[in-house]
Amino acid sequence: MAYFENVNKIQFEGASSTNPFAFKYYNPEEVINGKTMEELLRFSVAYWHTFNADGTDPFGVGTAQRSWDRFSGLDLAKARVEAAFELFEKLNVPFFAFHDVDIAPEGSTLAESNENQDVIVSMIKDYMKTSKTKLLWNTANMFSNPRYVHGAATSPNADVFAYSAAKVKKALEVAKELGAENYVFWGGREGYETLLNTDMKLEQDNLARFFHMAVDYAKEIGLNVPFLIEPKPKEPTKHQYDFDVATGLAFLQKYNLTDYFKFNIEANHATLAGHTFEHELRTARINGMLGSVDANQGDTLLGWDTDEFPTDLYSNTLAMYEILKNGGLGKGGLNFDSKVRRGSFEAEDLFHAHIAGMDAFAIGLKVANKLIEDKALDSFVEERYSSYTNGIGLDIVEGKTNFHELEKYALQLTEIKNTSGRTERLKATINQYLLQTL
Ligand code: XLS
Ligand code: NI
Ligand code: NI
Repeated sequence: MAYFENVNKIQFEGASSTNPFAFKYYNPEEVINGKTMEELLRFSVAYWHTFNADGTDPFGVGTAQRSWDRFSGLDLAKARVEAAFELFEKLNVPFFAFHDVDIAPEGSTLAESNENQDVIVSMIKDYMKTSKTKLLWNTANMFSNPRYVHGAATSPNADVFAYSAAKVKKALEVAKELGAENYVFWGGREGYETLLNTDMKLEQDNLARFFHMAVDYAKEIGLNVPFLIEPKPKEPTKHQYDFDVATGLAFLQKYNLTDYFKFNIEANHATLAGHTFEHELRTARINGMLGSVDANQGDTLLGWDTDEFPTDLYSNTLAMYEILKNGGLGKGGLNFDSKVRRGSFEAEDLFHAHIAGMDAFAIGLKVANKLIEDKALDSFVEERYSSYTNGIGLDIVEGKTNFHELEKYALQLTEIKNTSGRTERLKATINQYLLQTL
């Protein structure tokens, strides 16, 4: 049974194509620096936005027209799997990602929820036998159900901690069963509303205990994949513990978890934290902690996680610059944690949105690759720091000097000469590359 009857397999037709159901820039087979675009970009469809979300917002009900919605319960879950693999194949995406509750309805008990999940997991597994689309990551949703009102692993209620552990235990088993490439933790309710009722130290210690138990269980079942923390500063919780990459890194270091964890960096979370997307990617990259990416974009006019499809070429270029400098994403990918706007309610909009995001990242990839090849930024940066390649600068970076010597050196300086940072010239260079690379 087909859910997207009017859409055929999306092909690459090139920049002059006027076919809305074609890639203009994303050519999965095109080789860039020895790797195909498909291997470099590792696109992933987010199950929750594409097959579950219905356009509900705080002021209105769902608007989305989805033909699978005529079913309910487990039948609906099965229909979604059918629709999902049809879309994966038509979009030709190599990966997808889901929360436990996206794929199967929760039962009235934990055991029943697990049984529902088993039914759908085995169905997904069957589809995966003949599909090229693999599981980038799965995760446990520990934020929607009212039991997580005060958090999951950071809940003041030990029963909730235990329940959450059981959910993650199951999710790790599912990851193993479906051959997931990563496992993600996003702690939307791991944080606090007010310090007046919060034992922050106990909550953070408990979160670390939780992560260590997850590491132990993954080892026990032979699940050898990177664990990824997805930082976000706020929303739904006012103050989330995984605020940004730097905060998350300090946490992982404090609790000896850096060997098992990396980061899943989401563009819209970066901007909510007051950073740029590329800032978060850079912070992770220089610390060897860049795991995967939730590709989307926010809206500067709206202060929340709007999860728009990432069509901003400037931002995508700077993001791909970091990713290429990282030597790629390894086992990570570019997961479209993005949703169509509420007004884009037709099923075909799901294709337009993914095509827009995939093409925009393909452009970012090409431009970033050319910037790197030409050393368009590197040669400037190298020159800017050249004072550290000889003389006193070299002594500083080689750890061969001290305050006594530096004072002696400073005392004999007659003039300190700085050079311009050339911000505007560099921005103009990026624009030139954006317009001339393709
Ligand atoms: C919410 C998060 C969420 C995670 C997975 O803001 O982005 O969707 O990616 O739980
Ligand atoms: Ni996300
Ligand atoms: Ni998000």
